[in-house]
Amino acid sequence: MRGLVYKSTGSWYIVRDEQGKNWNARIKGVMKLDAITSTNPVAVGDWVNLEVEEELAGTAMIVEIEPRRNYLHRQSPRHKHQHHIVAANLDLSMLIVTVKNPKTSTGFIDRCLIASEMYHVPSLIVCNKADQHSPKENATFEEWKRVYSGVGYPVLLVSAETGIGMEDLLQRLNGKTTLVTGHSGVGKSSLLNRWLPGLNRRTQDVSGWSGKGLHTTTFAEMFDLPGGGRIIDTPGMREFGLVNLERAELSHYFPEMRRVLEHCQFNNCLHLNEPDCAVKEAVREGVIDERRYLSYVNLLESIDERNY
Ligand SMILES: Nc1nc2c(ncn2[C@@H]2O[C@H](COP(=O)(O)OP(=O)(O)O)[C@@H](O)[C@H]2O)c(=O)[nH]1
Ligand SMILES: [Mg+2]
Ligand SMILES: [Zn+2]
Repeated sequence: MRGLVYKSTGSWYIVRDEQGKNWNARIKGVMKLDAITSTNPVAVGDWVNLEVEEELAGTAMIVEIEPRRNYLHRQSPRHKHQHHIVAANLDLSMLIVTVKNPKTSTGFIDRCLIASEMYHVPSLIVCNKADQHSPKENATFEEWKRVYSGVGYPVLLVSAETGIGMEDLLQRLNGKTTLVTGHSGVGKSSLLNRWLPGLNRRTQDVSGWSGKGLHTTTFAEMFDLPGGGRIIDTPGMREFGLVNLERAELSHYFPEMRRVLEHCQFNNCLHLNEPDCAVKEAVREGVIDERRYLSYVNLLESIDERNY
């Protein structure tokens, strides 16, 4: 029997079969796992094969995982060399950002976008709390929109509180499996609560704490959107580490650099001080945003530090 994994709690999974029945499932002891070392072989979004254990109790065994189209993973917090698969078979990564309360840094936005590029998952940037925008915040939003839509990422402005921009956003999620990411406090739970009445995800007041966030649970969970499509919530997850990222690869995950780098004189060009660098030329000409380029340089340096 085929089923889709909706929730993982570490050792138990909630799997929905094609008739819409939920099963409490465990992994059969000797199942062959992925080539990578993972602390959780089955992830939310995985299609699996189930063998019923007890029909009435609704328990089953996961006996097989279907090949994944893609998956996001991150380093296990406890074991550096183990990876934790966060979610599988994604169509879209929705990055929720805010101009203030809390302010999302563009460095953070860039790192999230790179992570999605690495996994070949398209990104959508959603700026929440539009109801709190004065002209100053609006100007920042317009700047983000100019830069990121210039790169090719759709950028939307919404308010989970008032519903501004909701129709357009929901239309883009229709029929897709979307992962929700973003800092604590940006309104992920508020958006889910708006879309899924009765869900009652705990929301947190950002005023009382520094905007860094308290975390209740770290297990991903998937929900069906009323209008079609599925959404995956990853509570407590701030950011996906850029696992196994090589210096020479980094510019390939900046779409605007990817488009020009074949014209660099050296094919191992890091776009720093090399002669005849097409990326630097594009920055000079204003084709590549300078701030994005600086973000690239910063990231390149951080990869350096990690390796030595
Ligand atoms: N003004 C305003 N506040 C919002 C909006 N969305 C969320 N909030 C508030 O921001 C705080 C954090 O929201 P929450 O959904 O818990 O953020 P999460 O950590 O990303 O899940 C809560 O106090 C929400 O009420 C919005 O669109 N406008
Ligand atoms: Mg939340
Ligand atoms: Zn170059």
